[in-house]
Amino acid sequence: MSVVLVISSLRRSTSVVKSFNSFQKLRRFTVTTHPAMSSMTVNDLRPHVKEYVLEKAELCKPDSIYICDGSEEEEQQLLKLMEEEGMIKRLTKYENCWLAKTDPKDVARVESKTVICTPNKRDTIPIVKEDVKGTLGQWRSQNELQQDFRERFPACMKGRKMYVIPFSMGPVGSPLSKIGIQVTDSPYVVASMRVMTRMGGKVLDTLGDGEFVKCLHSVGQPLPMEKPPVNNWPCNPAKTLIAHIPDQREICSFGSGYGGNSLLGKKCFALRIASRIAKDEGWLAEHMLILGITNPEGQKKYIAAAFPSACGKTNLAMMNPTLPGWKVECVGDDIAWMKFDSEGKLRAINPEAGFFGVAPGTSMKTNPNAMLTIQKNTIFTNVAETSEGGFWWEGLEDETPSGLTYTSWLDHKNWHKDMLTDTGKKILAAHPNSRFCTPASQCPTMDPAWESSEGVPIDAIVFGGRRPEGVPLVYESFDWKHGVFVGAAMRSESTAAAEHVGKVIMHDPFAMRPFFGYNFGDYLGHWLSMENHQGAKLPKIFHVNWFRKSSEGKFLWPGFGENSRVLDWICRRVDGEDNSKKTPIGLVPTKGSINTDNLEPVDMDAIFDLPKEFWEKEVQSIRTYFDEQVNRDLPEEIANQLNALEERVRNM
Ligand code: SAT
Ligand code: MN
Repeated sequence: MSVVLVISSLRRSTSVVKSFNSFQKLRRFTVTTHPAMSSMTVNDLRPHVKEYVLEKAELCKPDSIYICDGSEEEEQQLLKLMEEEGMIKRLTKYENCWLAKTDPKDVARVESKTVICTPNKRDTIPIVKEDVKGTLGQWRSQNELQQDFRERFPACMKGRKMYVIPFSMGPVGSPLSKIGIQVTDSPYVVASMRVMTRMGGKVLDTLGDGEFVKCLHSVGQPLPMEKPPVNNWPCNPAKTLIAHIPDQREICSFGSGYGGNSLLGKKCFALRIASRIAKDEGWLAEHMLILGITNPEGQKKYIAAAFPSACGKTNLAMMNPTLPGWKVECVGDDIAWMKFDSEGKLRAINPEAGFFGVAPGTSMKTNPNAMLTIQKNTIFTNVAETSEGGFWWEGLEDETPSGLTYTSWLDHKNWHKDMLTDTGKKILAAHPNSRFCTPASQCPTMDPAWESSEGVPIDAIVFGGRRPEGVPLVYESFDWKHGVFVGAAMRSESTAAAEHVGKVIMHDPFAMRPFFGYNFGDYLGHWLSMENHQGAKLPKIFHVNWFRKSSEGKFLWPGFGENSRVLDWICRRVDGEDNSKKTPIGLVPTKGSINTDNLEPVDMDAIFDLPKEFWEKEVQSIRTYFDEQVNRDLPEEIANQLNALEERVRNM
């Protein structure tokens, strides 16, 4: 059977005709390659990969298929193509930096349209109390999902090119890494996946005939579109759906081009699908940063830490410690995969290769290392632009030369901070969820072992939250079981969705609430079971709160680089120093055991105060949460932990 293969450049279509033997199916698609770009064709793929790609092509009916090789040339061609199509714009102030502005209807991960499909509902989400809406994930039945797919994917890529992205989460070839194949009709997604993952032909060699996570993504706008896309950003918000089928290790995402909805290696694969794989295989896939910390004596430790959003996770991962002689290095800022090594120690890799960071608030003051990272080879989305061809967002006010003019993400020319909408609302320069997508290798403080294939040994796990009241700067769990309870009981202050409602303290267990790939009750069981691993040398577990406020509403702790003082205490605890005392909620530092040398005066008594009334309420809130959201799926051990805390608080 002979097949026509059209070799064309991205724009021109000079065709060379070539024939070879192939799958019947392949006949219906034009296979394009580009000079100076990948010369791979569908026929070069291993049979199981080829079968997946052709199955999806058959369904989505793209005009052509392109296999990405992950090369620099390919990236440049794609960026050039997007520039010509008006989807991105060069930020001329820097080297190889780009700005994408999305359809304002497609600006964030959409939790309400994110579902997990398993045979039984209880595989995905815990039993909830009667009349309560579950918040620990959304289940979809197989029948419903089939119907959803029928209404979305058939011919959804018509007129577009289908890109095939082979990618590795984690260093290529590491025993801790996993491989995915994403097909997508968005060149923006290809360019971003090249930053966020290890992508290209080498991954296919490593994959061989092995298993891969199947990732299908479409912006959901076959050509010709009924109406032209807004900002040249095709998307289909009315039909957006991000679906996971963990049993099949499969993700199908439709309608959004943004962040975690479309860069499927990130939250979809590395957290939801991977947490399920991890449960099956006996390891952990967590929403955690990983940092290396070295004391002045040269002793190094690694810490993994989980924080809900708006707690400064990326800032902590890249911090410059203020304590003299200390060094903090970054392994990852968002996701950690942790597996026991032969010595029973948990070893972690960062499955990602880039940072997809929130731009607003990032500055030389809050995170100089992030600022240094994003000076080249970075894709910005929904930030403002200066008249110098630079990026700009809220938080950079004190670091920008005067005399510049600004164009907001919504294209308001001559934007200024007092600009209001017709209805009197403040107009922001950058969208609050605007992002930079930048290679991790450019961060000046990357850890020398950040790409090590055996991972880094984890000495401590830290949970945290934004808690204006009652929760001390740091405490250590009594043991592993108590630590798992501390993770389960995590809460953090966040802005309520509705205007003028103010701040609320939300439950966000393990900072994983939107990312659990299976029943949270089973997840807790899995964490508890880590103790049963033969010869397990588990890390100590801590809880930190940089955000406690005084009765006057001022932060009690300076935060940022000064957080190294808390990490120092944690490191000394790991070394077995006798510097803690027992309280009803955990072990807190003994007086004077946190190094406060050269620190502006802080009220340590207030920072470590444990008001009985507050903790009584906290216990009640945790109880209500477990009762409503986890109910009979809560492991007995966690219920026991809560009862024990209640008892200790009663005797406070
Ligand atoms: O868009 S992402 O999912 O990558 C980031 C986030 O919203 O947490
Ligand atoms: Mn995250």
